[in-house]
Amino acid sequence: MKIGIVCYPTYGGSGVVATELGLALAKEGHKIHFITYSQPSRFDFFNENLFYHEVSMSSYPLFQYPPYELALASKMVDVVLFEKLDLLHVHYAIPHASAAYMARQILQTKRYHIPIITTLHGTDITLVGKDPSYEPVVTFSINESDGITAVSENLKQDTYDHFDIKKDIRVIPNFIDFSRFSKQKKDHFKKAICPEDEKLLVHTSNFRKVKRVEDVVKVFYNVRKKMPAKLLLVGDGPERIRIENLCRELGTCEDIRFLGKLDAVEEVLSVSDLFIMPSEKESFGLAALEAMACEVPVLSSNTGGLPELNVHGYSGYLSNVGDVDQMTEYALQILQDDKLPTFKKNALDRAKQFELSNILPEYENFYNEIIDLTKSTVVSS
Ligand code: GMT
Repeated sequence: MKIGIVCYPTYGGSGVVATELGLALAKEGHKIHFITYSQPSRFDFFNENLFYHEVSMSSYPLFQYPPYELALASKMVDVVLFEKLDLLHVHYAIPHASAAYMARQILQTKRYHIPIITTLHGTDITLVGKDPSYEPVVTFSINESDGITAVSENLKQDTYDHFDIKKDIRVIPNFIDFSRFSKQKKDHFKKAICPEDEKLLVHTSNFRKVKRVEDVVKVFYNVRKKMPAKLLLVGDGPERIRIENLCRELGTCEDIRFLGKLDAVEEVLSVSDLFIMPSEKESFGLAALEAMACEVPVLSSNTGGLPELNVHGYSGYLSNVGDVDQMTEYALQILQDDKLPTFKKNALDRAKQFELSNILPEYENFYNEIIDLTKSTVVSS
């Protein structure tokens, strides 16, 4: 197949899923055309089936807000026609689904019929999309997509609850590539961070409010009163300063390291004992899956799609959002020397359910279904 992939090429989860999916499809022999405003971060090697088309924006003094959606739709039209694409797969509804709708309408005037699949990732539905300033466009463009996928059952239900969606939504969860995410031997690294063999807790995120990083620090503060421990915070974002101040207030700075935006996050995960994801909302929790693949048990909130990933009492524990005392109790249970190896093994077992080779065919089958369905609709109309 010749597939156009549209996504945010940044560090966010939706961009990571879109890029990893494109790379895996290219390895399967499909021709993959990324249409984005900059090169996706993990797309840094040559593959004969991978192509990158940059959305270029011309500036004009009249535009206080440059119309990215129009430039993106125009680029989609150009690439679809020139490369003769079979399908456009857009990740994150805003503004990609409405730009794709516009591109499809333009292409129809040129007698070119291109099916569109929209994948809903989370905040496009749970936070941004339902804001009245976007809702009518989001509802319309989801309904106009030929195929819709969501990354968890919970996100599917949220979409039906918050928007008037008339179509079926297929659930295809996030996936993990074990060739990158698996436990590596990094004893020297562990020794440098935990010289006294302290337990190592870790959190990775984009430090937005929705991630509740303050709960990570509070849980760590409580755990450290009971056992020697260190905390690594990976990533960066708007909450970083507030979290640093909290560490100072609690007097925990000595035992907490802020590592910033690390590329090789799997190296840090490889030496960690517990991953904490206390999010307010989380449609799937890709970062937790990456941790589990590296044999790190997960202490998470029970919001959104997290219960579909983290199995309570098996791969980790789930708590109500903000229940720091309960989270602390669970963290201490997992970190017991006689229990930790079993939790680590279970985390890996659970991650295997989401192995790339299990999930990739789900996307390929869905692509074929939607292409066939669109062909039959075009023929009969
Ligand atoms: O909020 C983020 O972490 C980024 C966001 C995105 O859309 O880029 O991630 C969402 O998509 C990921 C990939 O499908 C999911 O694993 C995350 O759970 C989801 N984030 C939220 O729902 C908050």
